[in-house]
Amino acid sequence: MTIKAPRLGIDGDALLKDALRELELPTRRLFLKRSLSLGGLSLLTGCTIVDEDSAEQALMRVSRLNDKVQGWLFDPRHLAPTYSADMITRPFPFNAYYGENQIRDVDGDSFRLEVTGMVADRHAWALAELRALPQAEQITRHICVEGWSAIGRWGGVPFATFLTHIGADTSARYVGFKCADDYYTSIDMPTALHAQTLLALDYDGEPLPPRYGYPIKLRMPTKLGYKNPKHIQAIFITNTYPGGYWEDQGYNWFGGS
Ligand SMILES: Nc1nc2c(c(=O)[nH]1)N[C@H]1C(S)=C(S)[C@@H](COP(=O)(O)O)O[C@H]1N2
Ligand SMILES: [Mo]
Repeated sequence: MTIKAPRLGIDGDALLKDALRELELPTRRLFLKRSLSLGGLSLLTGCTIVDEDSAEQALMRVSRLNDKVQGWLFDPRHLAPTYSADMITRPFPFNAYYGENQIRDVDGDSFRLEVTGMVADRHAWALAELRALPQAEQITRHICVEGWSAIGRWGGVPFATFLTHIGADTSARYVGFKCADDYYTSIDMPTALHAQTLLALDYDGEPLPPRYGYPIKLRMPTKLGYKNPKHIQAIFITNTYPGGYWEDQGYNWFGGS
């Protein structure tokens, strides 16, 4: 991918290329040592770098700049590759910030999906109501920054359809997610409205098992694994940057794949 940085008057090209690659990884300090001088970093961000903290701050600024660039480059009409059923990875991997012995067991009968923020209709959704909406299916590749990828099959409500039903203000900047396991993340509105972004209720033709995020996960083949929240409890539409569990620890926020 060639990155053009038309709004940067400096030699942002090479810096941004590295930033786009490196800032998705939690090993951002290596990035400092390897490919970017402190002078370059302070030039790019307008931060004076005197210690590790200010370097961290400057890197965060590059990461937020990277979010902007990824946002500009994101083509809402471009579709991620889809695969045939015989290419599904079996077994599909489990991943979370905890081990398999701590997978959350959400009660589906009493479950209600909370909806707040810039929406017309804030009523909480029972699973049966979500299942009554039009459903879609996709076989796509999930890519985790930890170095693995896998092809899986998800079914559920196209997220754009859901946003229409709740009367979401689609001029808002962010959609935030709170999960039953205290995980949280947020995405940009163009990705929320993307044709392949799915409010997934099913995995491989069955209700999502707990390990893959029962009762609901957001599935986006255009974003890296950590942007795909499992066990969604609440969805909110906002203009206030909500961050995320890994994003607040340095993972790049846009997290395109
Ligand atoms: N609620 C919740 N969602 C989450 C996570 C998590 O720890 N909790 N981990 C993320 C990460 S890093 C990955 S790779 C995927 C893993 O999804 P899987 O178990 O279906 O493979 O879930 C993402 N969503
Ligand atoms: Mo991940």
